[in-house]
Amino acid sequence: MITLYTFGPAFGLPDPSPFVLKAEMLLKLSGLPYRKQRGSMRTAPKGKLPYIDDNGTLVPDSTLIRLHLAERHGITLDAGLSAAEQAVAWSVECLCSDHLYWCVVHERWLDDAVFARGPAQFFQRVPALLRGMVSQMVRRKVRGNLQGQGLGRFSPAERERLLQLDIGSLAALLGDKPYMLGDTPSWLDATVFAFVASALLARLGDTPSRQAVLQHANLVAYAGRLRQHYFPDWEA
Ligand SMILES: N[C@@H](CCC(=O)N[C@@H](CS)C(=O)NCC(=O)O)C(=O)O
Repeated sequence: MITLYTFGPAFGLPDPSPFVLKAEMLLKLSGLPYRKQRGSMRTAPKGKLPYIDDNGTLVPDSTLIRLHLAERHGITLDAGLSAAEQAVAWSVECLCSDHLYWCVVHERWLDDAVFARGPAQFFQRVPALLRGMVSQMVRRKVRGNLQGQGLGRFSPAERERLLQLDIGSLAALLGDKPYMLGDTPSWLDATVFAFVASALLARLGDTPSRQAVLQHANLVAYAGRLRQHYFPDWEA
């Protein structure tokens, strides 16, 4: 049995990490039995979540988990994609994981109001007297990461333009197809669904990523359809 190590549900999401959601969606698509357990970044193989334990084999990183499902279980989830389609899929995967992700990190962690409705919850177990200091320390670290990555150096208007490019590209690729690459779900849907459905979360407020997704009816319908089918307990 596979164990998926997660953060656990938070602020209205089955998991606050889009990478954990992606890994869970991959497992759902694979049809393999799995269970979920709260993990710790302290003991995670790469200090990040998700990771899985597949009968004693630890696999960190959502993409390495996908490759592991193919190599160990013969489940490729590539819906018979050609090499060119796989290349497009990988490019879109990188758009989500290496660009859109940082837009989401920026809005969740550096916008005070969004932080208060969302990630502030992570610090509830810190003693009240230290809570402010600890959360400021972590937010400073996130700000540093965003400076290093580069997105933190843009103005809000510039960041929004880039975000619109990300979301607009996802909507254009989806078009009127049921899934990102055709009539059958593929591993790319695990990633795109995780990011788009998380962005739509109303509880965090009218975030730039939510606004961007709401401009594309096809993406909204896609996220709603997949959420109902694969995560029926996830309330929009
Ligand atoms: N490339 C990894 C990224 C995972 C990742 O960045 N996870 C974040 C949560 S969204 C994390 O665990 N961050 C902890 C940290 O950076 O200290 C994957 O695809 O699984």
